[in-house]
Parts: sequence; C-alpha cells; structure tokens
Amino acid sequence: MFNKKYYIENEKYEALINRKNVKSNIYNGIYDRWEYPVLTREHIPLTWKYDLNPKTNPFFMERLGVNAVFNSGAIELNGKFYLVARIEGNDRKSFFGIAESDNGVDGFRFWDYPILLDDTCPEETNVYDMRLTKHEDGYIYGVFCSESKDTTVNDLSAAVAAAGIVRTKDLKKWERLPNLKTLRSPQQRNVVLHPEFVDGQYAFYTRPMDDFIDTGSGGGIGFGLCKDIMNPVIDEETMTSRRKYHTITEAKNGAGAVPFKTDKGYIHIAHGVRNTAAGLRYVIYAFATALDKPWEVIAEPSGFLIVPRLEERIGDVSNVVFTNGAIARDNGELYIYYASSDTRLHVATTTIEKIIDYVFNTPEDPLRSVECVAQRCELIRKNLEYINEQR
Ligand code: M1P
Repeated sequence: MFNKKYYIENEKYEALINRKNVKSNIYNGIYDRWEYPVLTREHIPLTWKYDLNPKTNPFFMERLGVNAVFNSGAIELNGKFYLVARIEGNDRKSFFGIAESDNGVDGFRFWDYPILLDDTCPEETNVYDMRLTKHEDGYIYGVFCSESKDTTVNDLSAAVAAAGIVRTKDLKKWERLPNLKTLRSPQQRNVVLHPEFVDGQYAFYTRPMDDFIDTGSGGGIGFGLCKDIMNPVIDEETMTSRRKYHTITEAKNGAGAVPFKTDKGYIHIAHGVRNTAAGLRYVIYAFATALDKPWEVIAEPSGFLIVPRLEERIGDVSNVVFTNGAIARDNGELYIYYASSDTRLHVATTTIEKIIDYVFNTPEDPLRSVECVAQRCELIRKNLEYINEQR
C-alpha cells in the first residue's frame, strides 16, 4: 500500500508529462519559442527522489531531492527525440539521465535509471553538459565536462575542468574512454566532437582555458585533431569563432550543439558570455564554418540568436541561456534545446532553411556604435524606399 501522498504527487507528475506544449507568441521570424519548459526538476520520476515504502518513509519525504534539470545533449534515433540531461541533485553533484519524447516539444519522460558512468576517474567529482555526436565511425559519442578538485593550490573551491568521453550504440550501454588531453591548454570545457573525420582524424571543437572559470588567454572556440580516440590527445588548437571586445563573446564563448552539415556549411549554435555589473550574462549565438575547413568561420551574424526572456532570466545562475543540443532532422526541421539560468530546459523550433538564411543574411557586427547606426540607417533607407514603391 502506498502513502496517499504518493497518489497526489504521481497525478501531478503525470499531468505535467502529458501537458501539451504550445508555441509562445514571442516573434522574431527566426524561430518559435515554446511556452513550457520541456524538462524541469518536476519531470524527475518519483522513484528517483522518494522512498515509496511507508515503513521506511512514513512522512513520504524526498530522500534524494533534485534541484535542477538543464543543459542537455540531444539526438534523434529511429524517429524519437532523446535528451541526455544534466540533472543536479540537492547535493550539487550533477549526473546524466535520458528523457524520451515522440515529438520533441513535450511528453519527455525519463528512462527508469540515470546513466551510471564507469568509475574510471577516481579524482572526478562532478560531470555535466554532455554533447551527443552521431559519428561517421558508427558510434554515438558523449563528450562532457569532467570536473576534479585542483589540489595544486590552497583554495577549497579551485577546480580543474577536462573533457570526458563515453560512447554507445544504443544509449543503453556506455563505454568510458580516457579523458581528452589538450597539450597546450591546461583546462577544457564545452568540448564538442565533430561528426565526421577531418584529414582522417577525430576532430574536436575545444575551449582552451587557463583557469576553471576564466578562459584567460583562451581566444575563443578552438579546433583540434586527434589520431586515436582510445588515447585522445590534441596537440595544436586553432581558433574558430574568436572572442571579441564589446560583443556578446567578450568574456568567453564555447561550442554548444554539435554542428550540423548543410549545403552552405556547418551550422554551429554556441554560447557567448559578457560581464555586467549584475554578473556574467550568457546568450546563444550562431555561426557557420566551411565544409572543407570546418574550423574556418565563413559567416557570423551580429549579436545573439537566443537571449533569456521573461522567467528564463531567473534561476540558480540568473541571466543565462545555454545550449549543448540541437536536432536537425532529415525533413528540414530544427529543434534547439536551450536551458535557462541553469534551472530548466526549453525548446525553440525552426527550419534548417531559416537558420541558413539567418546565419548568412544577418549582417556581421561592425564592432563600433557609429557603424552599427549606419548599418541600421541603411536598412531603414531601403525599407522606406520599398514602402514608397508599394504605394
Ligand atoms: O553557469 C552558466 C554555465 O557556465 C559554464 O559555461 P562556461 O564554461 O562557458 O562558463 C558551464 O558550467 C555551464 O554548465 C553553465 O550553464
């Protein structure tokens, strides 16, 4: 016999999972935002939090609470949408769980168990932000941040970030590979595996960092090749999308979703960070790289693609939107999964055709106010001319 509170909570859980999502009325012509988050901490099954046995839990208390569900890798397999979500327990440790949906905008339900990674890294304290790459070698790779305490300095909160790697064929059995070594960068976060071999090698987008939070001398999103995925080492990193003064990437940036191939180039959906009096502000931006040189930026629209709006602005780490997963479907639909304020996960939908138009036809940032105004005046001039022609 269950505690009667179980039935009440289970009814709320089922109502949430079965709630139909609707497009929000925020318009920009580039994508549609959806009203309800696709994953929240309320989407976590009751069995992950409560001891259901009234003998050992007479008050029906949460025994292992969950604080947040956010940055998620995304993949489509056999017509279904899968998210590998970052789940943060009340104890601050993050881990991964797989949620499945038929349509990608609602109905995401977690599988019975979270992913229990092979414990191959005794110093690892925390793991988060997995990117899922369907690689041409036949495996699905998950690349994530593997965080350990920095024992070389006398600072309790000092940490080291590295890129952990797992691979699977079915999202059920995961094989852990050694962490990626980047010989010229002391720390790495936001590492993404490119879906194809480049010069016969595995290719990674990296984010060189001198420190756990500050990228320091790291100039932006890097790119490096690695011969052997079983012993993953990158020697040289070249720059792709660079950080720039007085832009949305001034403080740092990082690769986000796995880039997807289009006729015009690889489309990347990444994040940029700037500093403000209220702390760091994270936004999502897009750029394209060349098909024959996937590290070379060929188009980078000015400004952000997605910025936190309304309640998205508030959460555990406010004023943040962050993506590490998008699904570009064969039928031309594009699903961008983005988290807000390190608390919940949303979806924005568009088409590959529209995102190409956005990336290649939005003007670049001219980097100076006076030139930005000139750019806008030119748009207005053409519009007024067009309006006159229509009269
Ligand atoms: O708190 C915002 C984000 O901060 C980190 O991103 P970055 O490495 O670019 O600073 C990540 O820890 C990410 O998980 C988090 O959402």
